[in-house]
Amino acid sequence: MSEQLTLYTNPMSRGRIARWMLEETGIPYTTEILAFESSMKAPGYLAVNPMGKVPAIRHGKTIVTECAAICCYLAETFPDAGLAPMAAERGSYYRWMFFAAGPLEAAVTNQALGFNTPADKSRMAGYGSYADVMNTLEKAVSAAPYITGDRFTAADVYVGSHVSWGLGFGTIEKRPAFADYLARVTDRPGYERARAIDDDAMKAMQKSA
Ligand SMILES: N[C@@H](CCC(=O)N[C@@H](CS)C(=O)NCC(=O)O)C(=O)O
Repeated sequence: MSEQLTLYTNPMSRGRIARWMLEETGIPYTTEILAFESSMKAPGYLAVNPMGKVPAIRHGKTIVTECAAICCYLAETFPDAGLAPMAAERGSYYRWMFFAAGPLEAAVTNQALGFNTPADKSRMAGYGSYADVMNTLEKAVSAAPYITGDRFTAADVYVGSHVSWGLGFGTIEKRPAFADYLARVTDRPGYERARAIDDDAMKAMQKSA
């Protein structure tokens, strides 16, 4: 019998990235919805993720936090879904996965918080500057249909989620290349299923509030 898989999430969070990835794998899982400030900071969940943040997954005895790690873990643990990189894709897969989890995430968060790297200090910041990150991301998503080449992989779930959130919240510049990439990677049943599940969960939470 396969091991139980649980997603800890909130529909108004990065947990949507993990949900999308789970729906792409097609494996059965259960969901625990956590509330910001309360159940997310309660001892039971802090034992899962001491950061008190979502998402997290528990697969048997294995706990994985961090959206990028969740995407990589699921892609490798369930290879039949075809979302892990083939040998020739591995370089760009890890390159852009880590670029999004590090430089892109930091640049976008700092930009949203109103902090810009002073030009004479950009060499100290791993992401350099917001402008460098935007230009690099544009080149990455324009080079091929998908971030690793001709095929959709877990790296597109993760990079695509950043682009989606960034365009939605106005923290990533509206460039045609970003909109085109987003349209390509989200035109999938797995994405639609995940979105519908989280939209319904969000409505249910709002109704009961
Ligand atoms: N680095 C984490 C970030 C997770 C994160 O910041 N999640 C937010 C929601 S989008 C959260 O749980 N915030 C609740 C809090 O910090 O109290 C990841 O990639 O999964």
